[in-house]
Amino acid sequence: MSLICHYVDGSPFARMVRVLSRELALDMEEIEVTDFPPPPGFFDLNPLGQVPVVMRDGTALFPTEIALAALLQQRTRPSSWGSDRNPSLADRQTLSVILALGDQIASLRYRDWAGLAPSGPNRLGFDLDKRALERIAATLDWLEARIGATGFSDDDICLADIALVCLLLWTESRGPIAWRGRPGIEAMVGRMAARDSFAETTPRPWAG
Ligand SMILES: N[C@@H](CCC(=O)N[C@@H](CS)C(=O)NCC(=O)O)C(=O)O
Repeated sequence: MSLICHYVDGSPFARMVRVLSRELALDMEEIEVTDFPPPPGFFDLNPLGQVPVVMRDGTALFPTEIALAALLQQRTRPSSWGSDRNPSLADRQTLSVILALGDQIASLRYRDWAGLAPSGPNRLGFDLDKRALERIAATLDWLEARIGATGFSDDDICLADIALVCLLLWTESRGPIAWRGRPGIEAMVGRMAARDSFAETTPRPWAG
């Protein structure tokens, strides 16, 4: 079985995969994509043109949720991944919501970095960025209500824990969002960020 992850150093989604491979002690090669966005040839791997892409025996696995699930299938360490063995609908929902939150936060940032300005009257009738911020706050509240002392599962660590922490650490360096003040989330970020898997995947400083 060969595993290769194509990643961009700063990508929170790719970091989720890289953290998971370390937590599961998988033998996964990592190939850094240094262009952003990934070059045109990358569409041959992933028609969405995005990282991460995990190649498993030559099959391209994306988006992130599928790449994470594929790595879990490869695990040999039985401990501490009990609930991910057969994830409940609720567990799958939590992970999906976190990944959708990531897409929301990223597009909010991209709109800003691209310097997008109104090109005419707002026919939508609402402010896109204001709506995104409301969605982000409501989603963080929803997640906070689901966190316990050990994160989103009774195990030491689970996919949703990894996903949310990668995402929030990314926002810290790329434009903070108001996630603090939620004790469960704060405790989880502090706890998880101290793990070797996170230390080893810390992105290089961002030029901005
Ligand atoms: N929803 C996607 C998000 C992945 C994503 O946004 N990747 C970014 C890097 S963080 C990317 O490759 N962007 C390049 C592009 O969109 O063209 C997933 O779950 O994989």
